[in-house]
Formats: sequence, structure tokens, C-alpha cells
Amino acid sequence: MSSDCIFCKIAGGQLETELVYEDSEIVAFKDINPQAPVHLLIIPRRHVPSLLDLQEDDADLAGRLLLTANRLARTFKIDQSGYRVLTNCGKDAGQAVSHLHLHLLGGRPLLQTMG
Ligand code: DGP
Repeated sequence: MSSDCIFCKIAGGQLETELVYEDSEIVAFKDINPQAPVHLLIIPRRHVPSLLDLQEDDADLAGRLLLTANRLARTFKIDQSGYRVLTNCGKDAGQAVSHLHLHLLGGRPLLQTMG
């Protein structure tokens, strides 16, 4: 846990936020500034600053984060219409919160952009 990390506080229950999913390693909640009808953030409970900080030993965690995106896509009924999973890593990607998070977006056609 990083004491000044907002997502650590959410995962630890110090910042009141409705969790849409939680298990021993992962929590998920709605993005405060949604860019689509469904916009969830999926994070490890452990403070991992970004994708770049995942290590070989974290391969299971990385897989479970992705599988949680699939699970939530079904829960939020965007599995058939389609959805996007992305993570911003570092300055040029615009990562604003330094705690690894997957964005899960869906519920409307998403722009076909890579940039
Ligand atoms: P990124 O640019 O990938 O680091 O996106 C960070 C996202 O986190 C951004 O879409 C807004 C969201 N966010 C920031 N602070 C909070 C918060 O306190 N609560 C929630 N639910 N979302 C937050």
C-alpha cells in the first residue's frame, strides 16, 4: 500500500467507493469520469505503479486482471456488443493515476483510434 495513492485507498476501503467486483487480489469500480456508458477500472489491491512494473512472478495476476475484465463485460452486458480494455502506461500515454488499472469501456460504438 502506498499511503498517498488514491487507488490504494479505494482498494483498502479508506475512500468510500462502490466496488463492482472484489476478490483477494483485485477490485473494480466505476470510473469517476466515465467516457462510455460502461467505464470500469480494474486494479490489483497491491500497489503496482504501472504495467511496466509487473514482473514475471505477476503473470497470474496479469491474467486474472484480464479475466476480470471479461467477467465484468458479461456482468454489465457488453460482452455481445463489444468492449475495449486498455491501460495507460507512463507520461506519453497520459497515465494520471500511478496505480496499475485496466479501463473497461463499452455500451456505445468506440472510436477506432490507436492514438
Ligand atoms: P489514467 O489516465 O489511465 O491514469 O486514468 C485514471 C482514471 O481514474 C481516470 O479515468 C479517472 C479515474 N479516477 C481518478 N480518480 C478517481 C477516483 O477517486 N475515483 C474513481 N472512481 N475514479 C477515479
